[in-house]
Amino acid sequence: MIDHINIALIGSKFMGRAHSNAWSQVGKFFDVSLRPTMHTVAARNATELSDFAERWGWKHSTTDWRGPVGSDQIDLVDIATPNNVHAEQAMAALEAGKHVICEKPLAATLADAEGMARAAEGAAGKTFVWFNYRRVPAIALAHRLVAAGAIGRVYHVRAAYLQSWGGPSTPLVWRFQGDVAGSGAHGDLNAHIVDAVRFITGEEIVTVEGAIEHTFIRERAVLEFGSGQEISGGGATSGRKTAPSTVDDAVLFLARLSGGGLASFEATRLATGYHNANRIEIHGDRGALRFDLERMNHLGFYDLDGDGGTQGWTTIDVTRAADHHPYLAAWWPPSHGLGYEHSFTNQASDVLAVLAGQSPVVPLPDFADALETQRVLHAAIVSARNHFPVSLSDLPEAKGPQS
Ligand code: SOE
Repeated sequence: MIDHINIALIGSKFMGRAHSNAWSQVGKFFDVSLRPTMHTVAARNATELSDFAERWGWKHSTTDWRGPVGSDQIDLVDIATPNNVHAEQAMAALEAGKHVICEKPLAATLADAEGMARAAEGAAGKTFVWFNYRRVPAIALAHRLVAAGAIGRVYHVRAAYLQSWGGPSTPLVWRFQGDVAGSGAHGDLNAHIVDAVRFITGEEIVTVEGAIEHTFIRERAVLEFGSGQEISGGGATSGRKTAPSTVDDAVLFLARLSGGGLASFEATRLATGYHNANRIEIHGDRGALRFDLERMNHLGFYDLDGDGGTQGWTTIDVTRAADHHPYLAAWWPPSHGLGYEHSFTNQASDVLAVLAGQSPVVPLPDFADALETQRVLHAAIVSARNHFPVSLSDLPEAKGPQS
């Protein structure tokens, strides 16, 4: 008898859609032991809410997220809201005994992330974070290859998440408001590649050696009041045509890994020509790997143990062999391709597996794991603002972001 789990989603924008799609698809493609019931969606915009609920198959909808979070009808709370409310919503859900899955980054600030991780310790509910790129088959395979020693000791990691939607014509949406987002491209995109590098290499970042934080576009157009994206201090700026962007457009930093290797990280929303190029290259003493989200079904592999005469970069189609390539068995025949949305459905499948007492295909990040990524993000900003190296083991107080 398949049991079911009642889910409440908070948030109905981009991630609300991505998560809704995942919960609606997962039971169709995966043999789940717990069937997800899309019970309630909570969002601020009452006029859009009923259409969203009907379109995506949520049974109930409300503008008050505290209702479903406190309801004994709900088992799992899915948080797809702006970064500054992750902590309040997640901690309320944990307090109410719910399982919680939260969008990345874990929080807008390190202090909030630390509070979430503390609340998760000993809580009845399990916690998860939507670092969905771990479940892109190519990244999951890279994780397995490194764990199996396929590239040996890691010398270098080069990670860049290059987008270009943040140009001067982009208005002051919440992602450019520091009191809401916490940071700009840094918390949005470096969060992904820091998590991915930790996941693939199995190593931690132990020191940020140096960092640059930069805002190229300092003023952005203010959205009209009521759009849901107006400036959080709306009244203070009502009537103005532009207002300051209070986050970075780009953060770059250099780091040392726990295995002794060196790493570079770059996140920007102004990489003209690239739209969602999450790129990772890893060089070891037995081989190398390279990945680009804009070619997400392929993984580059260089095998130094191969025959000297035929050595070279191999491009693995990671949607070809269901018995070797993670998640493929649930989807389509060889080389039919998977996309961005499938990574979320793959994650929904692993979350349901864990809640049913089974194992995920590859490790799932919980709040404690995601806190390590948040600590690296914080260390990079402290390093950038103080122009000195920061060891994760002794994060200096103050002079960092208001966390
Ligand atoms: C915008 O940068 C964004 O939507 C991120 O917030 C997502 O996490 C990423 O997957 C795609 O780009």
